[in-house]
Amino acid sequence: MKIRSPFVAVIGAGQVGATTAQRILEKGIADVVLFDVVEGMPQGKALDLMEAAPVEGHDRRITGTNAYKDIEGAEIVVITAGLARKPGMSREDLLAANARIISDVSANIKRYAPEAKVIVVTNPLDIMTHLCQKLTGFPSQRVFGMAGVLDTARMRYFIAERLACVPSHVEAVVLGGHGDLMVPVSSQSKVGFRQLKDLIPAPELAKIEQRTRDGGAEIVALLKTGSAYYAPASSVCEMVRAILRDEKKVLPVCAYVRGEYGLKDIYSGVPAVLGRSGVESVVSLQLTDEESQALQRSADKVRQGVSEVEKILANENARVSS
Ligand code: TXD
Repeated sequence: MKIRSPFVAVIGAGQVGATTAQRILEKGIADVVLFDVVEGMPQGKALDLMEAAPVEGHDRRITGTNAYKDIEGAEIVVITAGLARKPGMSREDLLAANARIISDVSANIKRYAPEAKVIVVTNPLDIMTHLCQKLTGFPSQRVFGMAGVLDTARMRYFIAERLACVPSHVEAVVLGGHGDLMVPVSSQSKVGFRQLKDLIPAPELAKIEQRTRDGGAEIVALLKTGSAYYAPASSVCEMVRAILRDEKKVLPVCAYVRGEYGLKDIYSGVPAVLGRSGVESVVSLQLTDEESQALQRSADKVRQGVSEVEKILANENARVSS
């Protein structure tokens, strides 16, 4: 069956990629092209997902492929291709391996889907998003990353668990890089118009903030063989829907900042309006001094990672050409 436009291309048919495809289809949001370098795997997963369609009752379509030309015409490309850190692997090894993958994927997106919006998911997220924008040369409005929706969803769930309320009733904000220095913004978090600080004592709130920062590691420690994918897939799907339906929804996005929050020329998790053209604007929130300083520290760490990855790639290029 032919894929219909507008469609979403998902690069990497692993845990996050395949689950994202499933959510997009089963929520009726768009058709999907699922790409992976492993032969047969995206085709097998796509067929399995199509065979669920009669039971799930949706009429969306998915096709699996190992050929980049099939992403031609994609409205959105989601990049989930990459490795997760394995025992014995340094952070630098992971950085280098995923940078190589993102370089290959970016070149193919540039060639086959030059008009697409790109949502980067691969870790280390902020650095890979930066790299993808540089390598595609797309306007930064069209290249951004998913992390904040996930980090915020985790915080919302932990708050809901503590208050025994429905998680979707909790409004929370997590900004900054997707790492140990992410910034849960409790001053902007609310439940039913009430400030969080009036509902949860400060020491408990601090624990929830720390659990949010450690949210990814908590799942890795339990799963042992991989990292989270259900909540990450839900989070990507929410961004995809906001874009395709031109919702102008404000979501925490890894977006390029040009002075907002005192951050310049760097990708950072910030609240942004998502619509059909991608990141349509960055929303400025009033932060406490402590939150602002934490955001600066987080951005500094991303900056450090970006220069590290640029050095690694420059060394590799020099080695190849010598
Ligand atoms: O919040 C976030 N941004 C994150 C990020 C939340 C969860 C996961 N996060 C990161 O996403 C994670 O650290 C990884 O870097 C990616 C993908 O995680 P996933 O759990 O889906 O990893 P898998 O299951 O190993 O899938 C990766 C797939 C796998 O099928 C490989 O064959 C494929 O990527 N792969 C490639 N596809 C295309 N092109 C190339 N070059 C390639 N190399 C590997």
